[in-house]
Amino acid sequence: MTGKPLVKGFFDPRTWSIQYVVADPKTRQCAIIDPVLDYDEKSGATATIHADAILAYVAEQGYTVQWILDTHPHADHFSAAQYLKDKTGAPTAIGEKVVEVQKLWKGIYNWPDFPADGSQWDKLFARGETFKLGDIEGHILFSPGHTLASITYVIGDAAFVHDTLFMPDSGTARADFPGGSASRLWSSIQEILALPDETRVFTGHDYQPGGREPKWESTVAEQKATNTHMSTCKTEAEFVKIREGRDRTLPMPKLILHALQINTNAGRLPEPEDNGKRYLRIPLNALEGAAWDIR
Ligand SMILES: N[C@@H](CCC(=O)N[C@@H](CS)C(=O)NCC(=O)O)C(=O)O
Ligand SMILES: [Fe+2]
Repeated sequence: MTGKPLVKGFFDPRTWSIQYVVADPKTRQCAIIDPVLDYDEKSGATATIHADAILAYVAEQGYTVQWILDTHPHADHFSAAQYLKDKTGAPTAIGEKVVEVQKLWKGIYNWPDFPADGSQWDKLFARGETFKLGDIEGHILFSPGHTLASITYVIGDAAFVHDTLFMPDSGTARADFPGGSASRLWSSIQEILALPDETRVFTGHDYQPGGREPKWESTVAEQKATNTHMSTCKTEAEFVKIREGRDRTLPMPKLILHALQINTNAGRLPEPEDNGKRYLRIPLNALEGAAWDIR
């Protein structure tokens, strides 16, 4: 764990997502992790308010964007990876198992011609692979469970764990999306918790339990001692029971069917049709057994 990157989190209150700019203070090279492309499902409008705020911050700090990274194909918001690639020329990356997620959703959207080969990103990271952010070393943990393809970026002493562990008072991410598995999530979290105690842990969402202010940074030691799921569950079986029990009560994210068709295509919006307009495709009754949002 050599190197201590500068980490700045940008919270998106609309999706409770945290986007990160991670930088090597010496070379001023940075990575952008999990950027959000704004979307208003009521009007169908997209916007780049968050991505532009990130670009403004990068410019103000005098950083050069070296990587545009996604931890997993998100189910609750659109990725701004392509927009940021167009703006900066930096390469996009995600975990190599994204091809399995592409195969799964290609079936759900009935897209026979969609190339489920990961070619939509510049780089696919494998378990254990190493990379550099400026002079700081990074490596990849394969962290499936929330999705089939989730990875954790460990950059110096900082781990970007996305939707595995949330803040200690929120526990863990759900594991019931297509391809999800509570038992795999347990194993992925064990691997994260085996990092050195002082590792800084940066989560992908914060749902502000009890209405507290948003937070996203903890340490491995804090997570081990106080995470509401991990410190109370002594065995995988116990964890799987509480995780699956809670997941049965959670309605699907409101944008899951919107988001996966963009995010399995690395954040590209659908091509415009002959009238110049872009359209989303929403399958009906595709996610069997999903809980309803009863009001
Ligand atoms: N209400 C949110 C839910 C989003 C959601 O399901 N988030 C995932 C991460 S992508 C999760 O793990 N949620 C845990 C929870 O809601 O307890 C939405 O509709 O977007
Ligand atoms: Fe997620």
